Amino acid sequence: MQIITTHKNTDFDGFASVIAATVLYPGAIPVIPRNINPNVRSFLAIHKDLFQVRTVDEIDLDKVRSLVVVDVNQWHRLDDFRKLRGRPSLEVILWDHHPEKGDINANWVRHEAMGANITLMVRQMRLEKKALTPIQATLFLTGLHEDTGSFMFPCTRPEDAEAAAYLMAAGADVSVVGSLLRPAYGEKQKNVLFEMLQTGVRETINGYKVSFHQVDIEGHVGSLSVVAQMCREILNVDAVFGIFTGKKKGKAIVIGRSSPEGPNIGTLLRSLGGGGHPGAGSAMVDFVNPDTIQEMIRDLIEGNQQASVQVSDLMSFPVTTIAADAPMTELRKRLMEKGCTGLPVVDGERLVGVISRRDFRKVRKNKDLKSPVKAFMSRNVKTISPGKSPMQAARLMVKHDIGRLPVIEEDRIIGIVTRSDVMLYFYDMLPD
Ligand SMILES: [Mn+2]
Repeated sequence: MQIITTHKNTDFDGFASVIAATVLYPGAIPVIPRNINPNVRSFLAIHKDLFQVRTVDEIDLDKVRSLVVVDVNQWHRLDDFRKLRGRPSLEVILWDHHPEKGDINANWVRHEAMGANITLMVRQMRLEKKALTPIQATLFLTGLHEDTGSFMFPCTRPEDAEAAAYLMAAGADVSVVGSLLRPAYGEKQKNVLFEMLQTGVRETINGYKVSFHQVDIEGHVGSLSVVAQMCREILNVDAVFGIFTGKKKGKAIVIGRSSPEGPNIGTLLRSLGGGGHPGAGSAMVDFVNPDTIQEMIRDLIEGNQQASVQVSDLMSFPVTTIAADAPMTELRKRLMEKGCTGLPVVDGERLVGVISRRDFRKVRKNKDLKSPVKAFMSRNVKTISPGKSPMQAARLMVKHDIGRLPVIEEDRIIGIVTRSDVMLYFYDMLPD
């Protein structure tokens, strides 16, 4: 017997991959985890007759000769297949798109980093000229949209879009995709969201706008991560942390969501025993006072959260400066030579102001040109430290309508970062 399975808390990409495997491995039995996500569950409720799936309890594992694993590469993320693990005669076939390598050693592997696993399988079905029904195509396209965030997650590859085009041509219904992916948001979730909005505490930590929400929850409320995400979008902060208590005695669930330029949630929550991606994660914390949990998260953001790409990676140096005592004539010469519109003004190595071509307008008489630069410079200088993120630099530039920021370390100017440096970074053109 050949069976197909995928990861627990099965999402559409996992489920679509299981169904795709039934096309690629005719006769294989789809076995889905007992625990599947609510959207997939409601999909299955409607399409039960079309997809004859089973759970591991309905399978005689002694009869299994071949196991096809899709959209996962770690044993602990599967339902209980312990009996199979390590059986020498077992054939294992693995399809996975997660960049990290896992502990499932397979006899046959298709492992490529893609936005969605279903992309790999659609490519194979296409090669083998397998016919798809519109319902299959719709399901596969749903998996693609879910795992790539409708092609907006950074993991998205051109191959994902190619697979989507193929599925749409095969009759996938995009309006059905939209309704399948609608988050499970009902009365309970609405109440939690309202309470989150009312009880939130906003702080700026290490340059990030962060909001904490302690909510006591009665009974079971699903899709808290959806609620946390909505909360972040409404508040428009860099990161939101929901600290949910009362759901499981003695435990608190921490759910974090951040914007692409926010702190790395996965790293933060791993320190609390949980996990996740840069933008989303959760942790189950043994019950300590919610204030303590909040304090721990604050310390973590404060402490080791350095942006992965820092202003120091983008800045130009050495910087052309002008001494505060230099006459305006000298400034004019320097600007012409360098072909720039402004210069930082220094006293020794210390930054004391900025001066630009525009400041010549303040020069009234010819003899003013002999006056020192410091008489005309602007002393209100916005600066940035080298460890900040490109996004923080961009924000300062937008806020103060300036095109360049001196980079300051211990009062010394060590570089300058310009609008075009930041642009190049966002378009992924950072020099290696
Ligand atoms: Mn996936």
